[in-house]
Amino acid sequence: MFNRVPTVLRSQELIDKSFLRASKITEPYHFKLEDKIRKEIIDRISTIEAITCGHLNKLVKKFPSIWNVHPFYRELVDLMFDIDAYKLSLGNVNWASKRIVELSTDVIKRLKRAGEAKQLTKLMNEFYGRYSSIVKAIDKDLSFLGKCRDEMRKIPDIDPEMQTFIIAGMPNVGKSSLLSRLTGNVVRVAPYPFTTQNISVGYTLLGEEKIQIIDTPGILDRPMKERNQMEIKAVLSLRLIQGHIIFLLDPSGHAGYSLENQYSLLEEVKQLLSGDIITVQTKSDLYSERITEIAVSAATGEGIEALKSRMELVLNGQFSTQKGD
Ligand SMILES: Nc1nc2c(ncn2[C@@H]2O[C@H](COP(=O)(O)OP(=O)(O)OP(=O)(O)O)[C@@H](O)[C@H]2O)c(=O)[nH]1
Ligand SMILES: [Mg+2]
Repeated sequence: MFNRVPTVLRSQELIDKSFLRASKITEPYHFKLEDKIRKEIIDRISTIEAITCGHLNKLVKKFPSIWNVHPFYRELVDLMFDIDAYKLSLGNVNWASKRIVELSTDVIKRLKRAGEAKQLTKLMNEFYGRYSSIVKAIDKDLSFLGKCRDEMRKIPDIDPEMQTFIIAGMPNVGKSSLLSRLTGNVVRVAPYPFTTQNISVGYTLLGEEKIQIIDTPGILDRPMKERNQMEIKAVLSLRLIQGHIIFLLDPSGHAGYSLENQYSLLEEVKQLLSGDIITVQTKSDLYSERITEIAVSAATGEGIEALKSRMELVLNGQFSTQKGD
């Protein structure tokens, strides 16, 4: 939804584009010179109207109505820009489009009644002038909507209605490798607001149910005290997806983080998010001691089926793992 938002032309670009098209219109021979001029001017005005209003109406139609979207998206958008200003700008764009239609209808009516060539040209100039001021009047709105578009394209395409598991854990513990194992490499990558890294989304079937699994590098991988306000809010909006968590612990030492640090992040994640938590030991092929009930190896596939069974139980509400194990 958010990555299909169209590009926004600024006022001058829209005027230039419309005028350029209009300038290419020429009317073939007419018995009366006035009729030729009249026809040409009317065609040009109609073209300007069609191109300009076509663009403006497309914006009104394709920019999502944020006031109806899922709370997860709404919260992210709210962090990125002022939703009231967005609504107002779309309203202004809509207004401009309607004004241009009124203006061209009015001028064309008068053109049909006008007699002399001089009068016709005067009406054309009047149209051009008034048309340009309407389009220029919404330049601030177009500029703002263009910025909103750039921001909205960073919103990940997560289906907030689908059952979701979020993979969390410190850097290098094996999140991406596990996601590939669970979803068979069919992974989509999307940016996430206020973080530098992309999140990945994969899908798989658990029993009959299609679920999505989200890998969140840079989002749930370090203590909150290392984050700024915006990052914290962006992380918190994950709460609104109401997913369950697969929290990975790598005791092998391979990831470079002590188990103590990993457990303390686990505690934070429990506080932040509301779903059930499955703690999973990773890289079981590298480390023989078992620290959690479920131990997996993305390298050998060990434990993956056990993890999937546990996920299915969690989904069906038959296993509550809020306390972590
Ligand atoms: N031997 C072994 N290596 C693994 C396993 N899982 C991951 N690795 C390796 O561990 C390293 C980190 O794995 P990733 O899956 O990239 O870890 P990550 O948590 O996604 O890392 P970030 O995205 O940086 O947070 C890579 O070199 C993997 O090949 C495993 O089960 N066994
Ligand atoms: Mg990764």
